[in-house]
Amino acid sequence: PRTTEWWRHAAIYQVYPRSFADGNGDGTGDLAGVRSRLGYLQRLGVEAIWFSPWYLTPMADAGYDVTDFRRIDPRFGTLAEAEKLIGEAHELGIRIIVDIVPNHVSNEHAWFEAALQSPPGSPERDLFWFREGRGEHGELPPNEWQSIFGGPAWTRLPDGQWYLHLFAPEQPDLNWRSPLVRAEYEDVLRFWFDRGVDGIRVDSAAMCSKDPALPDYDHSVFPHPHPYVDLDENHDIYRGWRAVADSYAEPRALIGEVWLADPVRFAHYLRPDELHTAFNFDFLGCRWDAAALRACIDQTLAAHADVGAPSTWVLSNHDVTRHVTRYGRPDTSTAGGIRQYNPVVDEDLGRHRARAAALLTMALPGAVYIYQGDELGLPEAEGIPADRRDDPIYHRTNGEDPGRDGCRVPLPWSGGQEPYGFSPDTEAGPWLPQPASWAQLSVAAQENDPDSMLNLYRRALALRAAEPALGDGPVTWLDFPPGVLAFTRGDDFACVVNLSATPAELPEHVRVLITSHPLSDGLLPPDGSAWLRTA
Ligand code: ISL
Repeated sequence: PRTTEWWRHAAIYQVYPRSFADGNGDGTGDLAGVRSRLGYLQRLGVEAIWFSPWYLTPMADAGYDVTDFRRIDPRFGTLAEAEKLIGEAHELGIRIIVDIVPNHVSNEHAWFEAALQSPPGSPERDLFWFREGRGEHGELPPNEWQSIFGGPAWTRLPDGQWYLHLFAPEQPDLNWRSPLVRAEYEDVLRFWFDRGVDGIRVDSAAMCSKDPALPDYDHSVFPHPHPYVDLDENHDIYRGWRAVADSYAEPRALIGEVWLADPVRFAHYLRPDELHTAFNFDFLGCRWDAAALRACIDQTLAAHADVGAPSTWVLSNHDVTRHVTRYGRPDTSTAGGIRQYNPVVDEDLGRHRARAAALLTMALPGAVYIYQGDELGLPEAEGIPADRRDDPIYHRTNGEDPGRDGCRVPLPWSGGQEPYGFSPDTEAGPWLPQPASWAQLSVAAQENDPDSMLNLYRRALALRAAEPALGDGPVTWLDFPPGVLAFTRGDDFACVVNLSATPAELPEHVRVLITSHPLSDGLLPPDGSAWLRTA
């Protein structure tokens, strides 16, 4: 059943603004591009759009390095345009979620610039983590923490002090023990809620608080308590944010990016006075295997039920290898690799499975996230030359980690060659190269093909929105042969996914609502899924 608490069951589409649509022809996506495609998103059937950061940024980490949360980056447009976009989306019944990054700001943020110009021990430096180094002359970093993007998590300044950055050096970590930091972020939330924004995606939500002793730890084990992952102080931050969200008459939602292995610790962030939901990343690391998927679904549902929070389902996002490619790897035991080079990939197989996975996630209780291009069946773009790669993960690991450019390539809208309708003219060229094979994956190429991925998504999202059995509520597993997942929702709805190598029988006396692949002789083919009316 559906409620006014839209975040409990919405289909939420992630726009990566740099790569969605380019309105002004400079090769980078922008708000004009998004505004011109709102009709596309409405027709697709999404109920909310989450925008990856669109704020002023030097783009050291693709906009997750924010200079000013109250300004739109000129590459993307202006604040006035963002306000128009919010209004236009609302008129189409689409809610807007913006991305807030609390762990760090850009090194060009006014706070960090002031800190650099102030002496050690100054209040300006207290907004970040400045420390003396170790060693006779302070020439060693204050501890051995490593950056998530590779290399040490500390950078030294000419005056001898070091500052902490868990990500790139251009992303200094904020000190959340400072009341100024807390007040500023609550104000930023109000800034966007006052402009009609319906929800906030909280970046790296479990990392904000640090043990002020900054102790070393053994990187080969994951200690608990950890010096910067999942400290109890984080919960105070989000209780403050929840109070801000709840001060609005229309419901505003907080959605956390909480990467934690322990489902119980994860669920703590979803207590009734904290975040409304958090991304469930379990499918990103899950093999295409019936038992693995079922275990993952059961674990997710149990953890959320404990705190009464709705679950979410994520197949891809801007940080991981696209799932068409993950599912197309020959050895399914590696299908869970979040990012890896993929020498041999069967894209057709990956796309088959992606069709089935779409119907599976859309039939489960909770919100479902669609990363731009999922609805086109885009694969990871693997052949990006080194000199065109942008992601700091690729560069800081010397290419050992392929990084995230391959899932961030500009969308193909139409036409037979680059930029595939992404930009109005070809002069500038897209900021990342698009594969030559993408002509057949473009929106225009799929538009009139009833069997395309795009039309599967459209049909499924329309059915999902109209289906009273979906939305909140339990899953009841049906007894099916090994390799086949089947469950019911409500009194008369069932979903069947065939992960076995042979065609599967459907229950008797059912009406088929939608299938990922045509049935043959009434049987569901391998890697196929179906939604059924059972009564
Ligand atoms: O990508 C990851 C796992 O492979 C994560 O460690 C990821 O870096 C982490 O979840 C944080 O991601 C978020 O914050 C980063 C930004 O680069 C990512 O794009 C964002 O989703 C720093 O702001």
